[in-house]
Amino acid sequence: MSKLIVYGDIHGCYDELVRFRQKIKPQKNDIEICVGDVITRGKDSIKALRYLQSNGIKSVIGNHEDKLIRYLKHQKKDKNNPITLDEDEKDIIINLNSDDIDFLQNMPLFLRFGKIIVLHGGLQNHQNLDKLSKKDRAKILRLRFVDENQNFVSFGRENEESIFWADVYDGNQGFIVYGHQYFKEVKQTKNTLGIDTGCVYGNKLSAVIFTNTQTKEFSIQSVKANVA
Ligand SMILES: [Mn+2]
Repeated sequence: MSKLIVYGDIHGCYDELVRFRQKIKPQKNDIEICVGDVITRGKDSIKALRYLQSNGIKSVIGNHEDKLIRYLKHQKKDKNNPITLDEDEKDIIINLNSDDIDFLQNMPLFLRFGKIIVLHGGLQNHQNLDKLSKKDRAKILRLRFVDENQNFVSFGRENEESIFWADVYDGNQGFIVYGHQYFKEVKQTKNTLGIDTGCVYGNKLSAVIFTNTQTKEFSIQSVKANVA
């Protein structure tokens, strides 16, 4: 039976990704997916992006890919670009070829496999993946905290009352595998699995491997980040 392998945020950690796949040894029929934020911050964003393409690995879109796509869209218009890039992002932009851009532009917001959903940030209980507004899409890429009324809390506006979305997600859309928020260890709740274990911050790269997407049987694997 083929497996579903979902990788946490890679953020340009190409060496670790290659080493990780040598350890996992994906088989031909296995499906490999990333939770987004494949690029930026780490040293080898372009290499990581091309490695996915040449190995048939898909990714849902992360907020960092979304930012670059929005930047490129604005570049086509005859106005000042409202999006400011840092040096790392500028460097990525000038090195993207047309295949890379196609690959980025075709990253879906979420992917579904049986009862499992892969997306970058998070989901609020009222959101229906089949009926999303443009605002919902932006939130799914960025969600971390909700308030006591389950409203989205913007980045930097968290306080003691803020609740991490996965701690209150009721599972109504399925079992969600996500990244975006760095945890030292994979964070598991009843209906979610957070697999960004901060490889780019020197911790480790993690993946969840489902042997059956209906029963949600899974195992976790990780590789340590390279010593900088
Ligand atoms: Mn992110």
